[in-house]
Amino acid sequence: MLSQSRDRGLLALFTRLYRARFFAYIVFLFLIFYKLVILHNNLHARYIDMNLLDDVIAIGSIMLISFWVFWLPWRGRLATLWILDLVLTFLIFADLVYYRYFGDFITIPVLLQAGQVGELGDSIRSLIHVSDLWLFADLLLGLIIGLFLGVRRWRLRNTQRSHFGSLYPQTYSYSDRESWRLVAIRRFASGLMIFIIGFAMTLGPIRHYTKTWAAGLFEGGWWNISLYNVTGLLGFHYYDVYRYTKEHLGGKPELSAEEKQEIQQWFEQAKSRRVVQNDTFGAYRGSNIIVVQAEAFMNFMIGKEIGGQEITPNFNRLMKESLYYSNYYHQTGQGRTSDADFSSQSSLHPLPTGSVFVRFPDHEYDLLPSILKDNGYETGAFHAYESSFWNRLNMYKAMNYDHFYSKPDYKIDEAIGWSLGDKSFFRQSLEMMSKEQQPFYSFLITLSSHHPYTLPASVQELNTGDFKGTIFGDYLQSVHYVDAALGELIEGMKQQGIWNNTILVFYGDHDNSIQDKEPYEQLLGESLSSLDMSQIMNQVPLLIHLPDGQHAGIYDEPAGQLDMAPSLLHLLGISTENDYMMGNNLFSNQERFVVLRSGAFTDGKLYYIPSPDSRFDNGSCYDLTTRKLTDVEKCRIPYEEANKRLSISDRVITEDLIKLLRTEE
Ligand code: GP9
Ligand code: MN
Repeated sequence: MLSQSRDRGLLALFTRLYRARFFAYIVFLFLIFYKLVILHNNLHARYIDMNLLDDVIAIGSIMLISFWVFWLPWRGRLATLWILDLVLTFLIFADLVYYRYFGDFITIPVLLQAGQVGELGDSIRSLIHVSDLWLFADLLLGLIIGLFLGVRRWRLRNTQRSHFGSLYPQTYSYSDRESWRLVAIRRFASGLMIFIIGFAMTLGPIRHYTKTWAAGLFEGGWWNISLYNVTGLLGFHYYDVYRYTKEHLGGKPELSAEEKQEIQQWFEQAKSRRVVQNDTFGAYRGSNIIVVQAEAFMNFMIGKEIGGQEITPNFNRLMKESLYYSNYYHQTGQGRTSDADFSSQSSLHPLPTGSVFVRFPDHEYDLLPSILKDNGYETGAFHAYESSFWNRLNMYKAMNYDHFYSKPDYKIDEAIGWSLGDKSFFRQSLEMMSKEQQPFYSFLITLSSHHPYTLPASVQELNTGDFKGTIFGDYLQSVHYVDAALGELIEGMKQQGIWNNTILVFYGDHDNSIQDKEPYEQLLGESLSSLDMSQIMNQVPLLIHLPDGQHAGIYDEPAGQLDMAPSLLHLLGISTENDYMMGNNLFSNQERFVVLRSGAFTDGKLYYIPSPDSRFDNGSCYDLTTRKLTDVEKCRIPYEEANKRLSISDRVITEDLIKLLRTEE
C-alpha cells in the first residue's frame, strides 16, 4: 500500500516535472540561449563560430545561474525567471554595445569606471542599433501575460471569496504537512538536478578545452576574447568576478626566488638594449617638452587627400622638419586613453582588463613626469575635461605632476563634443605654460576627435565627399579639425618664443573603433588584407620635432607607445639605468620588438596576429617583406618572448613588484 502510493507519488512527480514544472523554465533557457547566439553573431565575423560544445556550455551556464528558481513557489518562480531574463538581457545588451566600441567585454574593473558612462552619452546612443530592441521583446510579452493572468486570478479570487468566504484554512492537517514536505523535496530535487546537469554541461566541455588547445587558460593573462571563446559569455563573467575577487581578497601571490631572478634578468637585458651613450644622448639637455596625445588620431590618413584636399596638412608640413615614425603602434587595452597615457609615461604594458589608472594608481612605477620633476622640471598635465575621468586626479598626483589643469581651469569659449574645442584648449594651455618655470614638461590630451566624431557645422572645413553623412566621414572631419589645431599650437609656440627650445611630441592614443574595412579601402583606393587592416587599426603616428629641426626624416622601423619615455629621457641625457622600463630607446640603434596588448607583435620582419582561441599555431604569421602568410613556426620564438613580456608587465603592475625588485637589488 505504502509502496504503491510512493510509486504513484513518484510517477505523479515525474509527470508534473515533465509537463508543467519545466515548461516556463525551458522557454527561459531557450530565450537566453537565443540571445547569446544573437550576441555572438553580432561580434565581428573574424571570431570563430559557435560549435555544438559551445552551445552546450552556453545552456549549461544559464542553468548554473538559474537552478535555484526551482526552490521557489510556482508564481515566485515565474516572476523570478522574468527578472533573471531582464538582468541577463541587460547584460547581453550592455556587452553588445560595449563590444561595438571597445572590441571587448565588460569586466568588473570596467564597471568600477562606470561613473564615466554618463559622459559617453552620444557615443553610446550611436552604438545602439534599433534592432537591438528585439532583445527585450519577450520581456514585454511576459509582462503582458503576467499582468493578464494576475488580473484574472484576482477577479477569480474575488468571485470565490464572495461565494465561499475565505479561501484559506486556519489550521493545517497532518496530510497538508505531508504534502508540503513532498513539495519541498520535489522543489529541492528539481533545483539540484538542474544544478548538476548545468555543472556537467558547463564544466565538462571547458575542462575538455583546457586539457587540449586551451591549456593554461586560467593561469595566464589570456585576452578576454579568447576566454569568451572557451567559456561563453556567462562563463566569462563568472570567471571575471572570480578573478577580481581573488585578486582583491586573496592576497598577493608569492614571488619565488627563481621568478624574481628571471624578472630581474629580463629587465637587465632590456636595460642593456636601452641604455646607450651616443651623440644623441643628452643632445637636447634642458629642453622643454610638450607632449600632445591626440584622441583617436590614427596613421592611415597621414599624407592622404580627399578630393584634392589634404586631410592633415599641418601634420604633413611639420613632418618635413621632424622625426616621423611611420610604423608606430598604440599598445592600449580596455583603458583606452588612460592606457596610452600610462604606457607612454611608464614604459610598461597596460593591463589585459580595465585601466591601470583605476585599478592600481597607488603602485610604484618609473614615470616620466616624476623623473623629470626630480631633474628640475616643472611638470603639468592638461586636459579640458572632468578631472575624475579615468581616475586622473589620483593618478596624476601619484605621477608627481605639479599641476593638473582640467575642465574648471579652462574657459569654455569654443564648445565642441564633450568639452572645449582643441584649438582653444591649445591656446589656453599655452597661456598656462607661459606662467611656468622653464624647463617644463607639459602633457596635453586632446578631445575634439572623440567618438562619435560629430563636429558643429561651423568648424567643418573638410569636404568629405562620398563619406559625408557617415561616421567615417565625421571621423576624417574631426581629425582635420585637430590637425588645424596642431597648426595653431605650432604658431602659438613660435609666438611665445619656445619653439626653439622645446621638443614637441605628437602621437595618437588609439584607433577610432571603426572596424568596417570598406571605407578604408575606399579612401586608400586599394583592397586591404587582414595584415593591412591589423596594421591600420593598431598604428598611430608619432612625430618628434627637435628644437633645431635636426634628424628629420621618416623612420619606418617598428616602434610603440612604450618607447616614448626612455627615448625622451635619452635626448635629455637623463639615464634610465635604474628604471624598470620595458620599451625601446628609439635612439639606441638596436633592433626593435613591439608587442601589442592583444599578443600581436612585430620585429619589423615578421608580424604575428594571434588567433581568438590563443593557440599559437592558429595565429597568423606574416612575412613583412612579401606581406604574405608564412610558416607559423617562424613566429614561435618571438611569440614566447611577447607572452613573457606581457606577463612580466602584468605581474609588475598588479603585484607592485618594482618596489620589491628595487629594495632587494
Ligand atoms: C576623456 C577621454 C576619453 O577624458 O580620455 O577618451 P577614451 O578613453 O574614451 O578614448
Ligand atoms: Mn581616447
